[in-house]
Amino acid sequence: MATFIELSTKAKMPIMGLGTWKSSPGQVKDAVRTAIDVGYRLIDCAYVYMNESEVGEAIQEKIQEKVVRREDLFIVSKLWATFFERPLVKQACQKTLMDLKLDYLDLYLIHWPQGLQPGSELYPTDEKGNFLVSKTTFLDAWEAMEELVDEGLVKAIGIANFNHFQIERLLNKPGLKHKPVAIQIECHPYLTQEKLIQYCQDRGIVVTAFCPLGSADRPWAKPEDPSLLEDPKIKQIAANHNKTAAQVLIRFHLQRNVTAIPKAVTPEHIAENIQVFDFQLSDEEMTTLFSFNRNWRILNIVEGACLEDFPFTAEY
Ligand code: 1BO
Repeated sequence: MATFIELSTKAKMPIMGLGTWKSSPGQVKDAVRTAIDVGYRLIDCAYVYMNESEVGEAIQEKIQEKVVRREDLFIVSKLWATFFERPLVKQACQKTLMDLKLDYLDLYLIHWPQGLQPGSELYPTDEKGNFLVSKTTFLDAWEAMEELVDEGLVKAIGIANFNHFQIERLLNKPGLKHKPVAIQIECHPYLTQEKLIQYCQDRGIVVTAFCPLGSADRPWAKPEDPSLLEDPKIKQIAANHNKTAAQVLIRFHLQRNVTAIPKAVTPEHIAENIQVFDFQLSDEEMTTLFSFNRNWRILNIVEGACLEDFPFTAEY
């Protein structure tokens, strides 16, 4: 299996990367250092994760130690939803570049399709707990994202958490200059996303799965929630291959041509998660994993649920 997927720009995106969502600033620097040492070349970041500065320190160290060159790395970041206004798009990208200590990103994604009221709050809400939205839409933000490509600040642009109606609106936008090359969505055997993935892959949009392991460390987890890593049927598939449940859950994506960005902070988990290129899930095992789908979402962002452009009310 190739370790890269080619984007429509012809750039090669590693099929496996390190996720940094919910990695605390105190943990993420060591995590990124370890990841680069053991062979990760894709690091997935975002402004809203509030840890890009520490990620940047680790990347710089590894470049200075000559473990990697900048061009060996594939660095992804995301425009947060309070920065959809045209001047803010560039400012947010420049802040991310400054924090990551880079002069370009390989991929920059619109993180969430609903534009939120600009200001110091990352999740501005009214007294009822609903998001305070901005009049600026993702279509407006896209034009400013296109300028970032033209100015060389980012090599390619894409989206995250969009449904297929929203992708369609973007692809049909009059005057579209740069197509989205990639999308990042929640995906795992409890949310298999067959229709959305097919829709994207048919249009040359590379799909990345976030929360591939089920994000057991999410603060809003309830005791009754299903657990991918503890699922006995997934553990059985792992035992068939002398692998861990995490490795099976990651391999599930790679065999669908979907890139995966499991978050890990311990050296053991970081090393374990990338040992996924020496075994193959059978067609039967893949079918079994697909059969676990229950359309269960870890990330829902209910504050936007009753407002325009909430992505998760559509079937896909
Ligand atoms: C709010 C961010 C979720 C994952 O990228």
